[in-house]
Amino acid sequence: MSATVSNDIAHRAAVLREKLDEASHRYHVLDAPTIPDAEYDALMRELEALEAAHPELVTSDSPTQRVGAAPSSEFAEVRHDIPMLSLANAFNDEEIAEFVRRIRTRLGGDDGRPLTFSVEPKFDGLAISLRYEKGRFVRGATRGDGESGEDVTANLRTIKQIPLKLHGKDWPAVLEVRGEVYMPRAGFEKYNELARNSGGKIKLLINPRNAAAGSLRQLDPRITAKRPLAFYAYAVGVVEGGTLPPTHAQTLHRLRDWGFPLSKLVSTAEGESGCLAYYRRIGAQRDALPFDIDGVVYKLDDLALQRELGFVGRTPRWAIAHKFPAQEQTTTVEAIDINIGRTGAATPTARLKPVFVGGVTVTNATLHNADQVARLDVRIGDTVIVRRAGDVIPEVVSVVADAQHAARPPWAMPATCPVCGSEIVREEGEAVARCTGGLSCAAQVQQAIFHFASRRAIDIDGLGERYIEDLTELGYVQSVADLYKLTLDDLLEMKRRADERDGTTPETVKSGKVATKWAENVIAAIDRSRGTTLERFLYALGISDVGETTAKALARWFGSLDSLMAADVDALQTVPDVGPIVAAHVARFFAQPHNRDVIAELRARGVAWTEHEPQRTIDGPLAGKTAVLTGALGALTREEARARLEALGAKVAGSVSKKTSFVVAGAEAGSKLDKANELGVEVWDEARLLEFLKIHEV
Ligand code: D41
Repeated sequence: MSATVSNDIAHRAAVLREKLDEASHRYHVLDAPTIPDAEYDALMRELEALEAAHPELVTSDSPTQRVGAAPSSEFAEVRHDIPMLSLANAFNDEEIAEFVRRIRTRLGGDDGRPLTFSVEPKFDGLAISLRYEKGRFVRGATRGDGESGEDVTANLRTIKQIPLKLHGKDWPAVLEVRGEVYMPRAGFEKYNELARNSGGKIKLLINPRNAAAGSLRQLDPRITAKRPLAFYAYAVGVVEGGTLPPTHAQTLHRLRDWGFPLSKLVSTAEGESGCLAYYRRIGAQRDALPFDIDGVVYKLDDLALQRELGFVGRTPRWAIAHKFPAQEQTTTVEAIDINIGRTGAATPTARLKPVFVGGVTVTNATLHNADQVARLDVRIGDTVIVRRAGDVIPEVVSVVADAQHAARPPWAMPATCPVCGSEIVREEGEAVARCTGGLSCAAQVQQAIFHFASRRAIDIDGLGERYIEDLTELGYVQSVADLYKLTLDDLLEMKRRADERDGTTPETVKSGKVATKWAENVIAAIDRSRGTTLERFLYALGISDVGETTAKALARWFGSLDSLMAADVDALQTVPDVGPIVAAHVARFFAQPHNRDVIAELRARGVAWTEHEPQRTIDGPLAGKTAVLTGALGALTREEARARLEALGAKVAGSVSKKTSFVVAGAEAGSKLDKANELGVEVWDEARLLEFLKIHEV
């Protein structure tokens, strides 16, 4: 009898592995998820439970086994049976023409037909090799010097895009897949955001390439598992007991069938002109891509011709990397200035000796905050590496060590605001220092007005940044409320004075007409903006951390500005998604007499919206229900459980009363569970909660 039970269990484990593998492949490799995350998690938990109860069922390629535990002390050396070659680089069109000519000559001259190239992006990561035996991933190594690298198998196993078991069929008995491990930009940014807020506990990653390399060199695979790495296969090495197709492009497609991701950007091109057209097409998309690339690679597609050409040293004659302009350059820091943002955030900014990076000339780079300056130890006069990737703000990545660095004074955040002279303070637990000048600080006023007038806020069309600067600098507007006293004559006079000051536009009949039209439009737009909504108004006020979503939640919850302004921090925190930090910002904003004055003036000058009764229910299957969480949940943290219940409309309370709809009791639940039983309140165990979430979450 026990045999049939364990057969059933073994079968179930196999089914779960199959399902999980397929779902993970669809999610990570094909980018087309088929089952919700919650379902995936539930299947994974079931498999984990089965394997925990029957350790003999665990297989090395089980999806539960991606992260192995025991940290090793160093990486073993791995010799590459077939050396991993390197790529020649080209930096301009002429070098590509030369590359194609050389191939032609070696292959016996022009036969009138263009050569076909497999063309692909050049991912900016770390080259690695993966060995599969009988379809199972057995060893992975870094490229190292091409002859031998380091055994990083345990770390590579944590990368979800790398199959632990080959998919499909007809794979060779031994197959070595080569490719690049890289870190997508979003993951890199998210990781660094976390690091920046960790108060120095998590180290910042320098750039996606270093991040990929550093992550693979972690001795503890649990650390690697937390890094958002991805993989792209671009070649094969050893092949035994099987064959591959005759062209490179077909080989890449075969690898895709076996479970490796294939970039949508991979293509084929005819001759030199086709390659160059590809270079420009990919170059135009570069900034918008979700990962860094430093160029494209052209490979003669026909593998027989590749063999005929062979290589020089370690570099194949049949392939070349065509590089894009570098996204990192070195330059010197001429000064470190402070930029004051809309909410007073004082951001140290490096003024740089102009340098051409990522296709543009860069003169400033952000240093984020004082901690970051200290971490990098940037000092005025230092040589630094600046990076500009995509449309992200240029940043200082690191200081290039030089003999004078130590002699330069370390940088410190100034005590006062360079714009208004108010004190700069940094509150306990916050990464940013702020100018305390509030709306008496010209820098903050300008940006506050700019935000207030922006399209998604109060929406005053035609009032761009330049005019706002002029209006504030020439003294027409000191606060957002002043916008509503502007007259046509004010605007015309302001414009005339600004033109005079700049010595630019001579007054002509035509320019006079244009100015009048502009002024009329602005006045009309200001007038239109008087009729608004509470949520837009709240968003327009520019309270720290109150974006459109929070503004909407606050407007719904309170219904009127007066009841919102009267709410204390505790009351604010009852609003869905409003935590202690946002609540504190909101309360502090409305406590400031200056802000209250501006609001009163805006209302007096006709800015208005319809108010309504508070709407304190959320739609959803748990609308109107109050839940209480107690004890330890295994699969979720308390916070996750709370957020997910709230998302379904529940209110989550701290203590059990007659009004409690149900109590979720985890392990070792104590007095709250007793109370629930005493009052006859419904009690859910974790399984019931998970089941409910599974059914109701979209
Ligand atoms: O995306 C890349 N970084 C990439 C690197 C690529 N797409 N193709 C490559 N092809 C080769 C050959 C032609 C030698 C198989 C490569 C590299 N090599 C490479 N990466 C690092 C060293 C060599």
